[in-house]
Amino acid sequence: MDAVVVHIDMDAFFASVEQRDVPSIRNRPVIVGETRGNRGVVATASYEARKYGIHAAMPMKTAENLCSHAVFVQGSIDKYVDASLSIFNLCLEYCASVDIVSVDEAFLTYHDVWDSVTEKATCLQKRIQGLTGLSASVGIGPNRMLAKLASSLNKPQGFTPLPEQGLPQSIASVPVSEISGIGTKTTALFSTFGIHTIEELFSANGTILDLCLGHRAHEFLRLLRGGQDPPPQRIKDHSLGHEFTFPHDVKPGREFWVTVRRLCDQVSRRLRQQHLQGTVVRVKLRGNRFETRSRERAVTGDMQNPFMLYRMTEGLLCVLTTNFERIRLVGVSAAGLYDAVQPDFTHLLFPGIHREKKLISALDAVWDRYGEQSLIRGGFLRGSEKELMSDE
Ligand code: TTP
Ligand code: MG
Ligand code: MG
Repeated sequence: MDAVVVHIDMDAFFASVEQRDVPSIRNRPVIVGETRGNRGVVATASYEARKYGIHAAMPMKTAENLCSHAVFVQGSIDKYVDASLSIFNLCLEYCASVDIVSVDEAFLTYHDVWDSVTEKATCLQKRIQGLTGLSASVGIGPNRMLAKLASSLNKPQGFTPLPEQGLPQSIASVPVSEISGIGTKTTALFSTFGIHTIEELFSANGTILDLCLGHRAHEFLRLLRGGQDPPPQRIKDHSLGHEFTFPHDVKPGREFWVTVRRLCDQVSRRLRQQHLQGTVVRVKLRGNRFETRSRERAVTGDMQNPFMLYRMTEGLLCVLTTNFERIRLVGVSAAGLYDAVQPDFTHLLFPGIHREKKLISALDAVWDRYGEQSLIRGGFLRGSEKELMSDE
């Protein structure tokens, strides 16, 4: 039996939690984001605030100018995570296959007749509201792309089924920018060819589609016509790592830790390039007598961020190095890999991470252009390379 996919996405999630908890701000424009300092950005805005053009990732300053009477809230991630957990647990009561894709959304995959799925989804939407006091929008479709598109079409409190029979006519007038995976660049490219809606996308010629969507073009159209999702991605069973053999055996001093940082940089860069995320960090040491030991640990966190990867690695290595007098080789790898195409939002609430991410993007840009030897972070060096090499 073909799959039927339900997509649940909470409405103005962080702002709705705030409005639920503080009755006096219900029905008012509420903006959640970094309120300290003047460099914060909007994490989300209530639907009342969106009328003023306020949206996620907008600088708080701009939001203030657009709607000075809005209620600005710093937000508290613990409350949102609590709400998420209640919602996802409820989803699990309704479906055995729940795939959580962000803090406020999940795909539920059924192998059941359409009407029965629609009934379950209706019931789930009501239960979410009853249990958490928060509203969800629901989309139903023959695949994930259409289910996600559907849930976004009639927000807030939307309930939008897109059965295969009515496709693609039922989505003909939807702007292409609404399709998850079509970003601002692709949208702009489409518009240069006069393509704004899904209907126009379907009547475009193959060359234009290839130009705008590249190798994804065929799969995109297949899914928009209601084709089934490809089989789910398994967690990849290989790992991704880098090792370094020192020109001379070292103690776990500055040269050692600088090398570890570089390895973390390389590993996280590979993860970013391949759009992967890891769930296990693994370190390996080889001593001057060729004795080799490794340690690994399950971790949660963003391994594409080298700073975070370094923090995960550091603790493991601190313990492991006590077994070695001198070190000949060190290795860092990420394992338990999975495809990580979802945007990460944590940085918007945690400005420190936001700064790190900006730095990482800048480094990637230089490395992409001039090669990986072209730039070494100053924090790694503190003194010249030569000084480091003679550290021992
Ligand atoms: P979204 O589901 O994208 O947005 P939303 O739930 O606020 O609004 P919508 O009704 O359109 O779905 O994101 C869920 C939460 O994730 C959001 O409430 C706040 C957080 N978030 C950020 O912190 N930064 C961001 O850039 C985005 C997009 C979301
Ligand atoms: Mg949402
Ligand atoms: Mg969401």
